[in-house]
Amino acid sequence: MTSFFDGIAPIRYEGPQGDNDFAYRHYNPEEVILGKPMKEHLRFAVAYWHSFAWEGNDPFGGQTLIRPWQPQDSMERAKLKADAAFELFGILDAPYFCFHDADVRPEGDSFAENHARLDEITDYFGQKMEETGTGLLWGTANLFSHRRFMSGAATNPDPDVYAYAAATVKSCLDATQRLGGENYVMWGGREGYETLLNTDLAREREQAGRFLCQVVEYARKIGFEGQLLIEPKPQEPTKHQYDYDVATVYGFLKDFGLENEVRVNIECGHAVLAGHSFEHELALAGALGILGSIDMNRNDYQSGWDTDQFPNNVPEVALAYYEILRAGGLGRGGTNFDAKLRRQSIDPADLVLAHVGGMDTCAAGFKAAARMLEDGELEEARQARYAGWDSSDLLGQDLEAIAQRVIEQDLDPQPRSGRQERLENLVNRYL
Ligand code: XLS
Ligand code: NI
Ligand code: NI
Repeated sequence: MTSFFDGIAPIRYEGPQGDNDFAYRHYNPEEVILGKPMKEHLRFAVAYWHSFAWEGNDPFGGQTLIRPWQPQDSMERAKLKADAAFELFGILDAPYFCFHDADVRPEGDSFAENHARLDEITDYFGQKMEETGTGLLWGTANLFSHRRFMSGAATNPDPDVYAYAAATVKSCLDATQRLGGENYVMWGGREGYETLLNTDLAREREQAGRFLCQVVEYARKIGFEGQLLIEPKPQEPTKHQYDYDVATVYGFLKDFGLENEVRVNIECGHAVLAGHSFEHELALAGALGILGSIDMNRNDYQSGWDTDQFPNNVPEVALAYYEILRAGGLGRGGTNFDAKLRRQSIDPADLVLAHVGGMDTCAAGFKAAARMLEDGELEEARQARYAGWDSSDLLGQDLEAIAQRVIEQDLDPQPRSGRQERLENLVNRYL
């Protein structure tokens, strides 16, 4: 048992007053909102990769974070890392975590060795999860860091890489199921291209579709009950990624007949990178019936990079949860902090406080969203805007009939205000 977070006591809710940094001001897990405890709405998860595998490097510099489980090259240290991770989950009272295979076990010399190591750490996780009651929100495969995946995984020009990727996903899906994971996520970090000059786009798209069908088939075969999720992202690391945004993913799912099998895990920073807002992506997924889960973070708006920072903007988060609530909530999904420390934040306490702040920001935003929804004024205004359609049968008619009616009734529609500023003021009342 490690004591990496030595001396940091479990974080408790102490209310919005007070000056204890190590307390929740807004996240009160048991508080009932819209009929159930806040913790069941938000379903927070800690991301293993950012918090325990990343060493602080950026494109201009190397490691800044010094941890007792480094170098990350032995199973002994992988277990030390797991001890620290579960210590953090306990301090935060975080109900879930998420991981890639490569976060939790050192890279071996062969596929078989990777597999055996994943098995070993899965057992270790299983014991710890039983002891602590922590759950697995989702598992996933890292099909982007190792050089074998530099030209893609499912979309690789080399069928052997496709095979390696398929075997890796199988092993990660097995591990996820063994740990009772509620979801399995697929993020295609290298499923795209650097240049069209060497890329057969049609072929790669077909490969990605077949790969996904094989994954769905296998998940059903082993009786995996969790949701299968695609995480859209437009680019970075590749110049262009096929899972660009929610609309693109939906078209892809329709094409391969998977729109009822696979949903989306929407990440705030990815939405922004695609030229959307987080709430746009959430609203669209809600409208299409494919909202699965969220990766919560924020980008730096000045640099324009996908900086994976912890969220700290309550008004933005409120609009996101408003769309989530309108879509019926997160269901089996949750709020995964796909967020990392800044590389100067080298103390163990920074890792705790980053999550405390992120969870509090989400809780405050969520509460505001719930008040907006309960109050109903926003929804009334939205419905009133479309009231004319309640008694209209236009959509069932043909163009000729419609044109005839316009002439007969001498229609001269008058514009009405969209009342945007009024609605923006209304939203501010809840924040
Ligand atoms: C990277 C992605 C990644 C996925 C999991 O940008 O967000 O972290 O969430 O592979
Ligand atoms: Ni991301
Ligand atoms: Ni993500």
